[in-house]
Amino acid sequence: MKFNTRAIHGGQQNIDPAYNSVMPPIYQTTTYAQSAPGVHKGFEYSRSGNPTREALEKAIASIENGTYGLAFGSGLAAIDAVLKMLKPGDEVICTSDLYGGSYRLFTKVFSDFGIKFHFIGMENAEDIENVVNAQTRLVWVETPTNPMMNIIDIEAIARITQNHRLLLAVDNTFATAYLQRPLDLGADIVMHSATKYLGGHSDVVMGSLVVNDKKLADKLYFVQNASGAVPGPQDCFLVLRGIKTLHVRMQRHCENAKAVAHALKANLNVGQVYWPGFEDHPNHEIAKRQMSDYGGMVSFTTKAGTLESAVKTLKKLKVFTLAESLGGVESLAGHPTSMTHASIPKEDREKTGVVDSLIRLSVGIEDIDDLLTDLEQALN
Ligand code: P1T
Repeated sequence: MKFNTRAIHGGQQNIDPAYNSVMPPIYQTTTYAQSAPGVHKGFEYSRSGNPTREALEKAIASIENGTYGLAFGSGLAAIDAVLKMLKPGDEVICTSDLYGGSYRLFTKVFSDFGIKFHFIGMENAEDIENVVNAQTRLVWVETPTNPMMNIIDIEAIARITQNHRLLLAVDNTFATAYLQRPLDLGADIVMHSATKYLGGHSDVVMGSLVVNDKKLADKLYFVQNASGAVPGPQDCFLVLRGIKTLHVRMQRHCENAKAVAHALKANLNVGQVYWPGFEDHPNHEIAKRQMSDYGGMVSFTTKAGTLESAVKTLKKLKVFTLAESLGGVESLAGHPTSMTHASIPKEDREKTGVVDSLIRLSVGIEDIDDLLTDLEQALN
């Protein structure tokens, strides 16, 4: 099946043996009656498994071209599960530009458990060779990165991680499986904040992982059940519904973001515009190769380059809502240094370009004319 068909039907066979409902029922239950101890129909307790969650997990695996899907109570809970496979003394190499909450989880939680993190720019994949050592276990990649829209060559990184027998995990939140499929490019784990494009309507917080390897799936399932950060069945239903329109929404997100990126570039009150579709984006060629389009996210700095100019612009926006998060049908504008990336020390974030005049747009699927007019009036 092709992607658009899998978005709707992937993993959804025999979804309701009782009544053949087309959408899976929301199994709002914690537990399942057993006819004798240990004799049941595959579900015992909803932390360990729930039919609605299973329907979603199969759908997520299907769109990522993977075998095993796992859903979590948030994107960070999904990342947390991956890190819980590590032991004190293990080392992780991660992209220096990444979601502030991921950075906080790495540096403020797992560092205290004896796991060491190296943050490096991975635009040149070979650079990770300089930090790989006998303790390295995992390479954590975000691409496009949040919020600087850097592009990392997943295939090139995968060649290195395979050589050194390291796990490669890719946070695919910004691109989604519609634009890029990390498992096909050699990654071992693909992670999502399903809160974003998979849910697509800004009404659910959720995370997911997809893998191909059975042993890896078993380890992650063990953590999912043992730690218990699982989503509820209503939320699973909503994300499953979201995935069914992922391809049409992403198409429009990409179209609108392209128009926004070009309009910003032409605006005299704008400094830099970060969008991987520009031919002069440093990693445009990689983006062109590994993604089928450039996504719905655009970041830019104001020409004045000050905090005040960014705040002034953000306050004037009317169609774009000033808010954290991304990937919903509505357009959002964020201020990374005071919102999503506030937990990264100023000097560290400024090294990667996350400065006070940076604004991040999650371009929604409203009429493009209204989005362009709104940006223009806010900037001029
Ligand atoms: O918020 P949560 O579902 O826990 O997902 C965390 C997360 C992980 N990875 C990436 C790339 C993300 O962007 C996020 C969440 N990001 C935001 C809330 C934001 O506004 O950037």
